[in-house]
Amino acid sequence: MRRKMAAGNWKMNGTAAALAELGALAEMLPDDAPDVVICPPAPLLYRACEIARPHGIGIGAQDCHAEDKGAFTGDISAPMIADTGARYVIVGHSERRDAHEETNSDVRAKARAAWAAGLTAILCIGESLEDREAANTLDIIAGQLSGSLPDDSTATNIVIAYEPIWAIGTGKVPTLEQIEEVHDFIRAKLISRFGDTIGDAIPLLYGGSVKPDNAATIFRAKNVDGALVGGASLKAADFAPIVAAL
Ligand code: G2H
Repeated sequence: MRRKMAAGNWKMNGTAAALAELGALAEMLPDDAPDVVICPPAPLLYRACEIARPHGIGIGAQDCHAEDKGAFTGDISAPMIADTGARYVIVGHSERRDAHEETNSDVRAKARAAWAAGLTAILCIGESLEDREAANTLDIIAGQLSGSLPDDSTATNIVIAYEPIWAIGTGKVPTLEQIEEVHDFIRAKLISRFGDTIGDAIPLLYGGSVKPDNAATIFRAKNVDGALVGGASLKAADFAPIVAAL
């Protein structure tokens, strides 16, 4: 059985007051909840870890630098993230690939830096609308997997999130068939690269406009082991039903 996971990506939303949502979420989660992770903005990581730890909610950062330290003004390193008590970090989100021009090899280096600090990397991949309309989706996904997923990936150091860029924050959700096609393709690539045991055990999340009212449908797709959720992770009342649908 693969691990199931619901991860919330708060993006650049929330000040300390928003951490009340973590306590509220903890109260709404069932005892047998799957892995639940919240990735708040970096200034909230320490406090978020303190609040979340007793409830078994994992905390993650939204990015890390590939270097441990140095003259990189404004960046944060994986050891700094681990030092807060966080256990996860998102790498390669399309908003960073786009706005910060991160390449596949940048993302691969960040995943390796995350591992060196003992973090699990949540690695994002996904095609643009232009790619999809040109029927290039699977080629793009294959290129991102080979370019940004390190060779020594295991079932515990990596989680892959498929996030079609055209579905992020737009309310547009791919059909179940479209999600399954890509997730089946990713699974096959993982098995051919890492073998049956590891390839079959790496969790695959879907991300892009996941909401309480569409989560159960999305989770029916084969090879979908959970979700990376943006907007609907900001409020416990929205995120808890998504976790419950897993
Ligand atoms: C995709 C997702 C979270 P949203 O970016 O990573 O955001 O659920 O708001 O589309």
